Amino acid sequence: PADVLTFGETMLSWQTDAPLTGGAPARTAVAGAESNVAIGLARLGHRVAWAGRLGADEPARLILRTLRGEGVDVRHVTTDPQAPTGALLRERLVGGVNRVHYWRAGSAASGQRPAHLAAALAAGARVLHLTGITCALGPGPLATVTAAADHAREHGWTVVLDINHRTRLWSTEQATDTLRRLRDRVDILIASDDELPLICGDVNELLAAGAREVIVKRGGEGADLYGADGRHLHQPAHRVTAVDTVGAGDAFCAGYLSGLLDGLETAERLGRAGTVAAFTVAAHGDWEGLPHRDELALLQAPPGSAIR
Ligand code: KDG
Repeated sequence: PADVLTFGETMLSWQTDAPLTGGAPARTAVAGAESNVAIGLARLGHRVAWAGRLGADEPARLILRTLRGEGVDVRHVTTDPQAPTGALLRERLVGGVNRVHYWRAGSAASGQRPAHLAAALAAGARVLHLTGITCALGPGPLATVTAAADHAREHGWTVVLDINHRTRLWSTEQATDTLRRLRDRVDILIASDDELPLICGDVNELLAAGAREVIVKRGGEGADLYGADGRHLHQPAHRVTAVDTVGAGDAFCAGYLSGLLDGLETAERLGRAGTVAAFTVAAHGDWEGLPHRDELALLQAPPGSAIR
């Protein structure tokens, strides 16, 4: 069995450093929040399975080649011969602003249904990692998230939900309605401070609904963890030059789950999460800068961390 099972939409990604209409050349890459987390966990030495649904096409081959090469278990990936693998284009505009274009309506991933995940769930895991993105892809992926969370709960796995809100995929009302219905299935909730209102009025609501921990990411202001036993820890952010912040949240999540799997104390889990996120923002790409375990020590805990 895997330590962590995750799934969602991973896409072919083109990235340009200037507007498309200027004829900017594009870099080809692989992008998907859940597979970003999977790569981060694999680089830290954990057994992680990504069980998304792909088309029978060249982008799918690139995605599988990339994830296999990173040590992610893809044996339970399913293929839809009738639908394409999704794609996105990210233009870096003036002032580092990113403009994203999606070609994912009708994609293989948006057609994922609970039956497609059965083998991956049966294979077992300690942690199930879910995101709000998958919930936004359509009724099939949402049903798959719900079925996976129920299976995980029945088998004593830890259920982790990273809100990962994408305003382009669903409305605030849809997100609020869906996420609030999911929240009593969640053991660990990860959200940025502006996403939190989508799932609760305040953190205590979530803790009262049964969440073990709520982690609030605050970008350059670090992160805060609130525990069911009343704990509150703050983790300052590393001072690194941010080159590309896309994927930082996924890196944070991978670092936190890595600490959880290693049985680290809360403060050390937060410390590792911040360190992994710092590596990612200091490099181009969604996951390309993620650290291997032996590189973690290159970044010492920032001043003010609970651990030094
Ligand atoms: O968190 C980074 C992801 O947003 C990126 O890799 C692509 O999954 C993606 C999305 O939906 O934007």
